[in-house]
Formats: sequence, C-alpha cells, structure tokens
Amino acid sequence: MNTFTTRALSVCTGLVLGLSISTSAWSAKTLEQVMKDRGLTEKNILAAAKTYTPTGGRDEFIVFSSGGQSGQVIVYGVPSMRILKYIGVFTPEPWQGYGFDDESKAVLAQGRINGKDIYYGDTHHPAITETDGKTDGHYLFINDKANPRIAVIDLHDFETKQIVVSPYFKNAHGGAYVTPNSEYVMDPAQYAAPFADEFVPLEEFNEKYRGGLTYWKFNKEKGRIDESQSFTFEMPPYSQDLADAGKGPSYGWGFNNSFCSERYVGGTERGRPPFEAGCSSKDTDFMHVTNWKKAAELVKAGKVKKSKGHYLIDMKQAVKEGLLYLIPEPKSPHGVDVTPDGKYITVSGKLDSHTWVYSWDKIQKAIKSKKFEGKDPYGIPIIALNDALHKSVNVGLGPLHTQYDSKKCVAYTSIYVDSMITKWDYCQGKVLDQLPIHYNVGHLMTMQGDTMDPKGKYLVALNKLSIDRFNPVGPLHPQNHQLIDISGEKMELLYDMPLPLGEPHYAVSIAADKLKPGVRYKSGWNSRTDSRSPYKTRAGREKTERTCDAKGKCTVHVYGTTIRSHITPEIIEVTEGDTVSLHFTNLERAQDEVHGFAMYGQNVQLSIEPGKTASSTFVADKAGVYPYYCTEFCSALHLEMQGYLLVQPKGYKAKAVGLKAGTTYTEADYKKQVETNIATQEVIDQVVAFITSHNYKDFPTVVALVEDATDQLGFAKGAKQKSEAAAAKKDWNNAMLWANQWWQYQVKTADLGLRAKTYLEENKAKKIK
Ligand code: CUK
Ligand code: CUA
Repeated sequence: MNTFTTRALSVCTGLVLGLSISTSAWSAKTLEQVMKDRGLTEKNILAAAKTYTPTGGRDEFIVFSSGGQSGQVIVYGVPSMRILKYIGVFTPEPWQGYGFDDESKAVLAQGRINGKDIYYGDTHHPAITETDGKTDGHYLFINDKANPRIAVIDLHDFETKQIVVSPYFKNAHGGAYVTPNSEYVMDPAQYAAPFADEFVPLEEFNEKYRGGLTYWKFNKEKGRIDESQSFTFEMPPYSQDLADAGKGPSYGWGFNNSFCSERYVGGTERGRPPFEAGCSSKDTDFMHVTNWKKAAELVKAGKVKKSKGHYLIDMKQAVKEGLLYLIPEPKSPHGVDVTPDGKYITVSGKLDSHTWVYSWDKIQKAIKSKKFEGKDPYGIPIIALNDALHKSVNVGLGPLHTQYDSKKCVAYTSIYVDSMITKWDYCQGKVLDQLPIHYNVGHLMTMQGDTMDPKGKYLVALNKLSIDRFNPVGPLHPQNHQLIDISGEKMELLYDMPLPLGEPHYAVSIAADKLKPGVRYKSGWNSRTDSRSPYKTRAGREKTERTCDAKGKCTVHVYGTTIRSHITPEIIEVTEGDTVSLHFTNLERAQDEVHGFAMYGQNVQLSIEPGKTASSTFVADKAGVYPYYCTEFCSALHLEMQGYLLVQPKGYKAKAVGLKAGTTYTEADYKKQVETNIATQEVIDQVVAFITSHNYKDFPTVVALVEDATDQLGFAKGAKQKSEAAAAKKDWNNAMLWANQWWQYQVKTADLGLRAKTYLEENKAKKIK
C-alpha cells in the first residue's frame, strides 16, 4: 500500500471502525433484553417504532415552530422530532452569519423601531404561504409581538429576507395568518396605544388609544411584502388577539378576536384593581369580522386615505362601507380558527370551559339582512350571539386553540387549565376523546391542520411547562413538544421533545415533499436581496483596492474567495483608521461545502454557503495583527485555511526583507513529493475507472461528487504546472511547495472519488462496461 492509500484510509475509515467496536456489545442484545434493562413496555416500543428514523431516513412532515423570545424559527421533522435548523429572524445568529455580514445586517436594519436597532423579537405565529387554501411551501411569515413586525423567510434557502414594521401599532400579537392565496398576511395589534408616536395620557384612552388589524399585501412573484399596498383597519382599543382568514364560502373575510373589551387601563399604583381583574369582568368580548376583499377594492379605487405611508381605514369608513362587524365571544377568548371547509369558526374562552362554533352561513345572513343587536361605543354593529352561533361544546377548563383533522368534522382543542387535548366533533357538537398532556398545553398543531388540506396523522402539543419531564438543567426549563398519534379513534402519546430555545407559541407543518430548497446559490449571490452581488469574485480575479477621499479617509475593499482549503487573499494589509470592507465569494459548487470566516477582535463571522458572496465592513481603528480563519471544518486541511489582516500604523515603512518560511526544501524533497503524487494519481485513476464503469449518472449525489472531484483535479493540474515551472528554474523551495499543493488537490479529488465509489457500492450501482 502506498503512502496515499494509507493516509486516505485512515481518514475515511477511522470513524466507521471506532463505531463498530463500541456497539458490538450492545447489538448482541435481544429486543427483550433491552426492554428489560431499560424498563420499556410494549407500548413504548410501539411508540419508538412509530417515531424512530433510521440513519439516513427522512421525515414525512417538516415543522416550523416559533422560537418565542429567541426571535428565531425552529425547524424540526415529524415523526422523528429531530431539530434540523434554527433560522435567525429578528435576532443575530452567528452560525448563519445573520446580523454579522453586511447583507443580513441590512435585513435586520429594516426592523429598526424609531431608528433604534432592536436585537430580539418575541415570535409567536408562523404561517406558510398558501395557494387555493393549501400550503405551498414557498415562503414563511412570522410575527414579533413585542415590536410590531412581520418577517418574510424564503423556504428556497430558509433565510430571512425582509422585515416590515407596523407604522401604527406598539405591539402586535395575532400575526401572521395568511389569506387562502397569500394575498395578505393578517396582523392584529394587541395592547392598545396611540397610533401617533407621541405621549397621550391614559385618561384619554377611550378617545385616543386604538387597536387595529393590518392586512400586509404580499407580492408572490417578488416574495416580498409590499408596504405601499398594505392597509390597516383602525379598531376600538380592545386588545385584538389572534386571527384567521376565511376560506371557501367565507373567502374574502377575516376574523380576529379580542380581550379586555372592558377597556380597562390598570393602575394599582393609583389604588385601582389590577389589569387581570379589570380586563376579565365582562362575560363576553368581541370577535371582529372584516371584509378584506371589499377593503382591497376600495384601496384600489383610491377611496382609502394614506397616513404614514400606509392605507388606513378608520372606523367610520369601515362601518359606512360594511367592512367591520362585532360578535360576542366567550370570556377572555383565545384563538380563532376557521374550519377546513370554511363554514365554521371556532373560538375558545380561556376562562370558560366551552369552545364556541360560529356558523358563517348565519353570520352572513345577519350581515345581509342588517340584523344587529346594537352598536359598540364606536358605532360598530354587533351581531347577536344567537344569530351567529352554531354550537357551544364543553371541551374542558381553559380551552385555547383548535386544529383540524383530515377526517370530516373532527377538531382538536388544547385545554390549558386541565392539561389535556380534547378531540371533538364540531358538526355534531360532541366530545370524542381526551388525552392528558404534560403540562399546560398552549397551542397545538395537526399536520397542515390550519389549511383547507389537513393531513391528520400526527398532533403536536406545545406545552407551557415541562416541570419534571427531563433531566434538570437549572431553574429555566426547556419547553416540551409532545407528539401524539391521531390516526386511530383514540389519541396515543408517542414522544417528548425538549426545546431549549424560547417559548414556542405556535408551529405550522407541511408535507416534506412540498419543500424544494436549493443546495447552492448562483455564483456570487447576495442571498438576502436574491440578486448577483456587486462584490462577486471569480477564481484568479481576487484583488484589494484602496481608495481615499479628499479628507484622506480611506476605504479598502477586499474582493476575495474561499475554496478548500484556502482563503484568498491570505495577507491583507491596511493602514490604521482605514475602513475595511471584506467580500468573500465561496467558489464551491459541492453540497454542504460551506466556509466560515472569523477574525480576531472585529466581530466578524461569516457563513459563506456554496455560491454565496458575504461581506463585512468595519473600521481598522487599532494597529495590530488580526488572524482570520475558516470556521467550518471543511476538509482535512481546514485548520490551514487561515490568513492575516495586518493593520499597519500610519506612516509605516516595510523593512526590505522578504517573507521567510521556517523550512527550506531540496531537490530530493521535491522528487519524493512528485513520486507520492504519481502514486496518488494511480489511485485516483482506479477510482475514476470504477465510477465511470458504472451507471453513476443515475445517481444525482454521485454526479455532484464527480463534478466537484473534476474541479479539484483541474486545480491539481494548475499546481502541477507551477511546480514543474519552478523545478525547471531549480527553485526547489517553490517546486516542492507547489508539488505539495498539487497533492492537496489530489487528496480532495480522491476523498470525493472514494465517497462516490462507496455510495455506488452501497446503492448497488450496475456495471455498464
Ligand atoms: S398565543 Cu401563546 S398559547 Cu401567542 Cu398564539 Cu395562545
Ligand atoms: Cu473552509 Cu474550513
């Protein structure tokens, strides 16, 4: 065996060998023995079999969960409950370079409030875009409750592309809910406040504080919210809560509930009873019914006035045009959920034990015949409860949210106080089954269960407390998402998943095969604007440009590249006080070959996925030496993927000595390296012969590996030529170093080739010649 194969084998097989030794004792045990040792029941084993996903296996559904106070989105698979990704949304996230590269900083900057950077979000409700009421998997929205914002995430690369800020609200809980063709994203306010950015005393609450509901216009072609075409309904200062869009027969309408329609303003400091007493004293609150389709027509016809750059429909206009109605709701309502057929709307009262089912048919009749029981203090017509209610069902104490099954009329409601899930029939109004939950469930989610195309099968309970469910990790406990099998008559609890990141309020799911994310960007891509970066750099065209203005302020632009295993440039020289703008393009085309870029003391951390161009701008305000390196273990010589930023003092003059390495090489060293390279080439040739004699083109994974290997081999050729040129000049030092670089590329080629060969063997590729 020559040097190369020995080394390559030690790299490639070390992991596999280690694993097989340590697991041999385990695998000799029988299933019964394992069950006995671990105290597992047959029911446990069945649950495990329903959720366990063998190595390399995929999930049937993908879940997007809110990340709560982390301001992020959590992505995981069902039924395995394996976490796949955290997506940085309102909060900087260094692994993704989010909030560290200039491109994503520009996205976060869109979310500034009154010019102030806001570094976190309280994310509550994610929503996937829909076409004809069915999840289409193109984009994801999520709201920030604390700072009234909505973010747009592109599901082609799972990156946040846009953040919009409400021009009116000071808080917004009930977003994001989409209309059936993602025409609009619903986003109701929560705590009433003046629409103006000024001080208004609480004594003027009834007159000057307002609630509201924004319909953000989504441009599907551009994949961005169009603020200029979005409109907001001014609403009374009730605390507007969650929302849902009508569908089928109720298409064109939206529903959102509210609490604290008492309009209580608190003030224990002034000797008054607290908010919790004053905001829950009435027996009912109001569901708000809005006609967004007609509102959109009025906007289009130029009949709605703009204020602060947005269309604002005041209450007077809404009432006059028949755009806004109220219906009594159970005490302190929470959650409003339209059934998949669009015929009913369910609302639960947190302080009631009933979920109320409203009939869209009845509501529509009342509106058409103008049959109202009165008006609220702001002149909004109120539809009598009896003229809207279909059923009221006793589901348990503290019902919150409802989701739907693929089976007709079947709904599931989360029961907060009683800590359970109630399965019930909303057509007949009867309870079918109940399952205890650990503990205090908030939202719940069935597969695509808030769309016109629910898939049934699984339900996830998003619990508020986990108390004793996991190994203790201090006073701050993880959250607990519990997976439940809903395919049979009776619900079966399958799995507990701890979520150690914020309080995830709501989650949405999608059949995994509807998602088609890419694995690489077009070369030189600004992923945040989805366009070619002006800083795109090709291999061999790397350069550094320094320009100074009239006042002597200088900016250094570095147009660099990354590829296994070097960063170009490897030395960057600037002068103290220069603004440094680094731009790196990842030249890789291979799947998962991401390079990172981190630098000492400058808050620089980039994640450069294949094809991406990422930038970082900072002021080199202190003379010194700043090493930088790649933060992704991208190849065997990853640690050598390094460089230096030299910040020279003003007026620095280099002393005329060249760069000296610690080691020098002879002709013998060069010849020895060339011998190794020739032997390595033989191995590569054998691997290539194996691959090309099989039907490798039938395997896209192998085609990609071969493509990458071909690239690497091309680089090897370039290095070989440089090595030979140096040898011709008897420059043994450079001849040897370039021969070594030639070998580095060969190793990468061989590594890829071996991966391709193993893949073909494991997948039983056919011999073709
Ligand atoms: S809310 Cu948290 S449990 Cu923000 Cu949707 Cu109901
Ligand atoms: Cu690139 Cu490590």
